Amino acid sequence: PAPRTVLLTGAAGGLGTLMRELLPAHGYELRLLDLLPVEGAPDAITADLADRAAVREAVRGVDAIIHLAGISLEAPFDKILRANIEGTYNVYEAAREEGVGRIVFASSNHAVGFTPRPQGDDPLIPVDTPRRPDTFYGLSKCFGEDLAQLYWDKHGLETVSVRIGSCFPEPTSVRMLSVWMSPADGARLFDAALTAENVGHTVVNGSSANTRLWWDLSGARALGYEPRDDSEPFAAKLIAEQGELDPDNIGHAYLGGHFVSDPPIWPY
Ligand code: NAI
Ligand code: 15L
Repeated sequence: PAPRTVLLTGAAGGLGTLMRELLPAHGYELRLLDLLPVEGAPDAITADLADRAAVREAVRGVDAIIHLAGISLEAPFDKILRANIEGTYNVYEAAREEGVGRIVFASSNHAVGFTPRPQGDDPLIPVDTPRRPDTFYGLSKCFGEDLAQLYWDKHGLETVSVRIGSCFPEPTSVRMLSVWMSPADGARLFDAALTAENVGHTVVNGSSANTRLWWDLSGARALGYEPRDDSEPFAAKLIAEQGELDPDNIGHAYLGGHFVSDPPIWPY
């Protein structure tokens, strides 16, 4: 049977807020978890992913998990280690112990952010492009994908790892025109990732059907995802404000955008 009860980790965040508004219309009952209180949701579980007992209790009885919680930008390695690496391990271990069958893991374009963006007639970036993390943050997403593969191969716990482009209400940069995933398409993709059969561990690229697309969406479509949005209506205004992408600017040359050229954040 299709999963119905879903634990949404990271429910207080930007994407979590959008998804808790949109996913109930796809037929899901959400249990919410975040480090921070979730506005307007008094029943949400307030817990740190580091708290193994709390995470185990949170996953008990759900059909599936959408795992969004964690640090969503570059940060000192120690913080990434705790929230994204150990935190994701704790979610997988709790899911294994409680017999949860499916996780949708919020991976990121930054797992492969050092992949040159297509220019001219270059082919779209395939989902099996070699890993090229652009940050410690992106590296933590590589870890999450490998953890998902291990838990499938060893324990039969299924995952769809969605390498999300940029999921925000509107694209806010010229780069985002190529990687934007509208919130409605995000909900469609998560729904497909929850319901497609026999996914084992599948990695997919996640964005809308943008005119200026940089990567291949065939893997997501194979799950049943049918994107309906395109960033193109936002293009003229963003290009007028920011100019076209400059091929000589390193921050414009790769899938990961400015993540590749930002200086690393060391712990001071
Ligand atoms: P966000 O930073 O707005 O939300 C993350 C949430 O996780 C926050 O509410 C935070 O309190 C919670 N959190 C952090 N550490 C935690 C911990 N130790 N225990 C429990 N909760 C914790 O990020 P956003 O944009 O909502 O992204 C959600 C997920 O999707 C993240 O994993 C991010 O890496 C991933 N993603 C998002 C993209 C986007 O375009 N929004 C693109 C690619 C990936
Ligand atoms: C991400 O992985 C981040 O979580 C999000 O905040 C955006 O920066 C997005 O990638 C992006 O590449 O635009």
